[in-house]
Amino acid sequence: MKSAITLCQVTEAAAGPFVFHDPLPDGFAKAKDLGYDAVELFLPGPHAVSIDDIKSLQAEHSLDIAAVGTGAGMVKHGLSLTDPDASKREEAIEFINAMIDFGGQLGAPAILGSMQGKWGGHVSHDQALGWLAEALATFAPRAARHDVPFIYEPLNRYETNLINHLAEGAKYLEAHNLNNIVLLADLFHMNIEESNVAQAILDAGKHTGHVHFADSNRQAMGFGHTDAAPIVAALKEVGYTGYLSAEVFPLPDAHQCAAQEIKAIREALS
Ligand code: LER
Ligand code: MN
Repeated sequence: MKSAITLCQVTEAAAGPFVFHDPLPDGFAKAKDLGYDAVELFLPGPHAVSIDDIKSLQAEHSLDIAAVGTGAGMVKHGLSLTDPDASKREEAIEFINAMIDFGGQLGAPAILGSMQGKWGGHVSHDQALGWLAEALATFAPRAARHDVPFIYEPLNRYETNLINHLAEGAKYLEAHNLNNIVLLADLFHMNIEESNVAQAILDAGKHTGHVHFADSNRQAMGFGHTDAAPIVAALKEVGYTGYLSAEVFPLPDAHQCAAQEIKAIREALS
């Protein structure tokens, strides 16, 4: 397993669970100084920063891009895959397709989190899950063109009412024959929803393809009350070799958070 840390450039997400909000050259330099293997990018959209600029920062600091988030589609543009308005759903799909192509050129998968939306009002649960499956079925081959998977993230009940558990996510992918889609195990969401986080990872087996390595309070691992050891043991048992990524609040400040998180990742993997 490898380490990653979030770099956010979305002003609407300034209060979100992202560690460094500095200009990208500073974020890359800080990630490298602390010893991270990769950065996870949360950008305003697919055209916010040029691919060449990111490639030159990667080369300068020898850092991989672990993944790219798509949440700006929701927080900046109000787009969701389960919007009752068909034209809004279409725009949401186009935004994510463009993010898949952006990340793909950097060898990084895109993540679907908040843009999955919710069911309610005129949209039934079945209808929303149907739209989500149709959208995922277009993202999977699009990501495959770049030789990367597409990442779907079950969220806690306060952020979505579609899929809140890892096992439900795994069943849903299997029921819809969604290949090349992996699940994101965000330990913060799982701490709220799962009765046993390690067991949930074991139950989801090969489906986990990315991890947001957050403590119970969504701070750096070690700043809350999660016991990381059985969770990391479960990840090893299912053969997970991807990233433990710091999608956490920059508390008490970004530097102390980032330093604690890399220490916790090293301890967990030692
Ligand atoms: C995104 O990775 C996530 O975990 C969401 O909670 C952000 O709102
Ligand atoms: Mn997450």
